[in-house]
Amino acid sequence: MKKLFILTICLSCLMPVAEAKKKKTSGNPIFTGWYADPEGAVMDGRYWVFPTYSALYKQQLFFDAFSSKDLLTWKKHERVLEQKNIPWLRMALWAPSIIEANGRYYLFFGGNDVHEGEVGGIGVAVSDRPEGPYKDALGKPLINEIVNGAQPIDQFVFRDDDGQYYMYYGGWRHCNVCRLSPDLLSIIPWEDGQKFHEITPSKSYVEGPFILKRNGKYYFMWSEGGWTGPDYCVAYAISDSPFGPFQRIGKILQGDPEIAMGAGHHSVIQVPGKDEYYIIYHRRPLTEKDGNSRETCIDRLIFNSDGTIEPVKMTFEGVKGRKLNSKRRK
Ligand code: FUB
Repeated sequence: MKKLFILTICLSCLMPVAEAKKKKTSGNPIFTGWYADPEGAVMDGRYWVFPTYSALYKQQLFFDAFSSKDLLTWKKHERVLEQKNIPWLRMALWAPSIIEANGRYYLFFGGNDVHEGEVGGIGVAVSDRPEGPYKDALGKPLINEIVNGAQPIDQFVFRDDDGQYYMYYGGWRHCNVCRLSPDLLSIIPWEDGQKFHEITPSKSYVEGPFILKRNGKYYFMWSEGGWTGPDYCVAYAISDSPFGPFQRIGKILQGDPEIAMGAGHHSVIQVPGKDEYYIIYHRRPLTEKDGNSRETCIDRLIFNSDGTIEPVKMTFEGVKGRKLNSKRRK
C-alpha cells in the first residue's frame, strides 16, 4: 500500500514534465490569468514577458513577470514590482517596459492613471536581476506632467544602434518622444530646450506606442480604439528616422470573431541575430465582456519582402518551440 502511494506521488510529480515535453505549440493564452499590455524581451538567455495585472485600478498594485526558455512553457515570477517598493503609487500600475542596460534591469511603469495636478505618471524601478525585486529609483515619477495632451502612461524604451535611449509614451490620443540619459534615470532636453516632442502618427492613435528597427527602417506601432471594447487594434508606420514622420500604413492586429476581440497593446520579440519576430499582445476571449478580461497571447509577426508587415493571424495554437542560442540583450 505504502509503495503504491509513493509510486502515485512520483507519477503525479512527473506528469507536468512529461506534458511540457509533449507540447508542440505554446497555446494561447501563453499563461493563465487576466494580464494585459505585455512587453516581451530577451534577457539573461531567456524570453521574458512583463504584463499589466488586469483588474480594477485599486487592485493594480503589482506586476508579475513570466520567463521561458523555449516559448512553450512559461514560469511565473510573482510580484517582481509592488506597491511597497514605489512610495508614490496609489493604484493603476500599468504597462511595464523593461530594458537591460549598464549591467542592470530597468522597469518603467505607469502609475495612478494621472490627471492634471495629481502625483503620478511614468516611473522607473531598477534591479540587478531580471526577475527583480525591482525598486522605484527616484522616489517620484520620472514624468509627472501632461505635455502636448499626452497622458504619461504606456512608455516604451528603445535603444538605437548608436546607444542612445529614447522613450515613446502617451495616452489620450497623443504620443511624445524624449531622450533618456545614459543611466536611464533622467530626461535630456532636445536642442530646442524642450523635453518632449509630439510625434502622434495619426488621428487614430490612442496609446501603447512601440518601435523596432529593421534593415535601417524604424517601424512605429500603436494601439487604436478603446481598450475595453471589441475594436481595439494595432496599426503601424515606417520611417527613416526614430522621430518620424510616421505615415500610417494600416492595421497589423485586430479582433477576429472566430478567435477573440479587443486585440491590442502589443510588443514584439526578435530572436537575437535573426530576422524572426513574435508579436505579444492581449485580447479578450469571445465569452468575455468585462473590460479587464484580457489575456496575453503570442503569434508570429511576418515581414513581407517589400518591408511591409503582414496582418497577424491570431491563433489558439500560438507558436512552435524556439530555443535561444546565447545570452543576448533586448
Ligand atoms: O492596462 C491599462 C491600460 O489599458 C493601458 O495602459 C492601456 O494601454 C490599455 O491597454
